[in-house]
Formats: sequence, structure tokens, C-alpha cells
Amino acid sequence: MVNIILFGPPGSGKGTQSANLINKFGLIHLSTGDLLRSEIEAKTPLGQEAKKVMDQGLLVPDEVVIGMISSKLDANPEARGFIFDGFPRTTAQAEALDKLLALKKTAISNVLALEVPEDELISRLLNRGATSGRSDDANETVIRARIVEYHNKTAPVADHYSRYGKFKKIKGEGTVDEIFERLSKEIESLVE
Ligand code: B4P
Repeated sequence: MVNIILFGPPGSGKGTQSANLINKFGLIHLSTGDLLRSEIEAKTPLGQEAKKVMDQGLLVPDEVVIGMISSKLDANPEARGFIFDGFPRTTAQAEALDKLLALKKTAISNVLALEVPEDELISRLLNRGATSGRSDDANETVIRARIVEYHNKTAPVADHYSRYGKFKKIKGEGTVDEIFERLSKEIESLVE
């Protein structure tokens, strides 16, 4: 199995690249952001609680997202592998993921970390906010709160995987196709 974590700050291109990579490599896309937005859309109690947190640019509690990922792993027993997009976002989530994968006799193959300067992140997200209707992209204050949350809580996940030699920085600037090529090259080296 090939299990990739696509890592990076908000707006770094995780969702954009995942959509293309799953087609090329036949992997399953697990995006906690998408799963949470489906719950919001369906107006479930979980979605209503999550929306309050997401609209402030903060992270949803670990147990909620870990539960979602656990169910999705169980629901896909025949998968060739997964692309984790936006998960794990805390060290506790990373430790939980390692345990869930170990139960399935597999592990993270590599973490590919998209690096994009902060002004570019903000302009991409404001741009998306203008058309997507995503309330967490709607204003710069919330976007900046997401970036602060990333530095405080998510950046330490890099150390967690670096310790096992599973962390690779990828330049996240350029066209979507250029970045796709960089990521594909890394994944190809794992599939061969
Ligand atoms: P996510 O849905 O994960 O969203 P994101 O990190 O903001 O965006 P992503 O990185 O996927 O977007 P992309 O760059 O592709 O999270 C949203 C919220 O959900 C979080 O703030 C949090 O509250 C909650 N949440 C999710 N997972 C959680 C977890 N594990 N734990 C706790 N809370 C969690 O796209 C951004 C824009 O850039 C797009 O418009 C795209 O078209 C554009 N773009 C992409 N690549 C580009 C390029 N090369 N050039 C120019 N523009 C580009």
C-alpha cells in the first residue's frame, strides 16, 4: 500500500493536487475538510458544531476528525492506498493515524509538504472565497487565524514524521501542473 500525507498550510494546494493524484495513482482521497463540509451541508449535529469552530479559523476537536478517518479506513478495506489531505493537523492526530494504520498492517509511506509563501496563501484563499461561498475563506482575519493555528498546532506534525525520515518538502509555487509533476515524481518512486 502507498499512504501519502499531503501536508501544508491552508491554501497550499492540498485539495487541488489530491484530486489529480488519486486519478493517476488509484488511491483514495481522505480530506477531513471535505468530510466536515459534507456534515455542515447535511446539517448534522456534528456539522453544526464544526461550522462554529471552522468559521473562526480554528481546528475541530481531535476526537471528531480521528473518528471520521477511522470510519473511512474501515469502509475501504480493499484500498491500494490513501492520500490524506488536511489530516493529521495535530501531533495527537498523527499518533492516532499511526495506530489506525498499524492495526491494518500498514503505515505512512511519506509526507509531502507543500511550501508556499504566506502572501500567496492569503491571496489564493481570498480568491477562492470570492467565488466558493466557503465562509472560512471569506475574510482575511479568519484566513490569518487559520495560518496562526497551522503554525501553532499543525507545524509540529512535521517533526513527528521527520523523526522517522518520512518528510519531504516540495515547492508549492508555480502552476498546478508543475506542482503535480513534482508530487507525482515522489509518489512514483514509492510505487516502483
Ligand atoms: P481544509 O478543507 O483542509 O482546507 P485548506 O487547508 O484551507 O485548503 P487546501 O490546502 O486544501 O486548499 P487548496 O490549497 O487546494 O480545512 C478547512 C478547515 O476545516 C480548517 O481550517 C479546520 O477548521 C477544519 N479541519 C479540516 N481538517 C481538520 C483536522 N484534521 N483537524 C481539525 N480541523 C480540521 O486551495 C486553495 C486555493 O488555492 C484554491 O482556490 C485553489 O484553486 C488555489 N490554488 C491551488 N493551487 C494553486 C496554484 N498552484 N496556483 C494558484 N492557485 C492555486
